Amino acid sequence: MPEKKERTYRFCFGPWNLSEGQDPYGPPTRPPQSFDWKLEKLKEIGFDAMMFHDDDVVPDIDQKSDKELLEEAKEVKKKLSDAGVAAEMVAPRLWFSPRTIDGAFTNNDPKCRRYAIERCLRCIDIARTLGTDLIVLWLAREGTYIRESKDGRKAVERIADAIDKMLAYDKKIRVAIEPKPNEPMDQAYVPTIGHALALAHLTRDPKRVGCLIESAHAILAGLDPADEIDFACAFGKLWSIHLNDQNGLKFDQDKPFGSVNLRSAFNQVRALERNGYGRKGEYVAFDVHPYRTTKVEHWTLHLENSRKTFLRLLEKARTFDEETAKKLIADRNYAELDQMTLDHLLGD
Ligand code: XUL
Ligand code: MN
Repeated sequence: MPEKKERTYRFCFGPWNLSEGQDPYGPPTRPPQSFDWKLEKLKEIGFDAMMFHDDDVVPDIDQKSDKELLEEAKEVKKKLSDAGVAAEMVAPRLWFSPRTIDGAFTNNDPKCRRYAIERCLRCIDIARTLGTDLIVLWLAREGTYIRESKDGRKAVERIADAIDKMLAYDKKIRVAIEPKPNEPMDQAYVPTIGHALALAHLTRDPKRVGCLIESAHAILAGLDPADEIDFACAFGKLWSIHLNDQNGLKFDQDKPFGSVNLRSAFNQVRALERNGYGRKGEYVAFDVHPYRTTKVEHWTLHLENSRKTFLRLLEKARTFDEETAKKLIADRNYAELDQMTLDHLLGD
């Protein structure tokens, strides 16, 4: 058989993925570390890119002038260039400020909505400085605790209008919506990839609005992340991915990739592989967190392990017996296809 030229994947994580272990019930269990330390760790474990929130790049961003913002972003860009690390995307942190308590773009107060849009434009300035055209929108507080508090139709129109203002501000940027059905809100307005891609068509330039799938978010919506991947790819709209895992319907766990459901992880890798994900420069990001119990000396293991599992599953996807699978499908023998998949994963 002729050797097939196989694609290699490039990997990415964000500063928040080296988190300190705090949860709603207890304080950090590891000491906070500087950006330089995190970049050093990323280099050490051989990842290719870093993803950012706007205030990972410019801390206390709301207190900074435009000039300070650009200076600080340039400093970070220099550190990245010196380290040979790319910036994958920048996401505005629209859920921390007192002005986004009741939502960002869907806030009932026009002053707060204006703040959210201005914050996004500043996020675009940062992205431009870091050399990425990708803006990610996790619409954390665009939803409600009680349905009577907002008008759902207006909310959707306001989100589309905010994205329009971003697209108009910079003709080169692309916006990837990262949907999540709940947490922190009871109900989010853009809970799934289908919603995100439909929303793209309400904007002035649908071609520049796509999506980012996070495995845990799809599971929280009761969906199969592999099907979400295929769906987004059918539209050519999967511009980034946050692989991780989630044990059922509870808080967003961001567990290491494959650590709950190896078969689902296999199907996610298989879907990425068959859709040629990465061919246009997309990265595989792991939005995973260390367990609270993690010691300082084991701080990057959740990232290294997620990549290791991904690569092992990639091997499984590439050695899956497609011919036999085809025959079993033609014979509608799904019982055997089921077992063949398990045997393959178990390494018979
Ligand atoms: C939240 C989440 C975010 C986004 C970026 O659940 O996944 O970290 O990925 O804002
Ligand atoms: Mn994420």
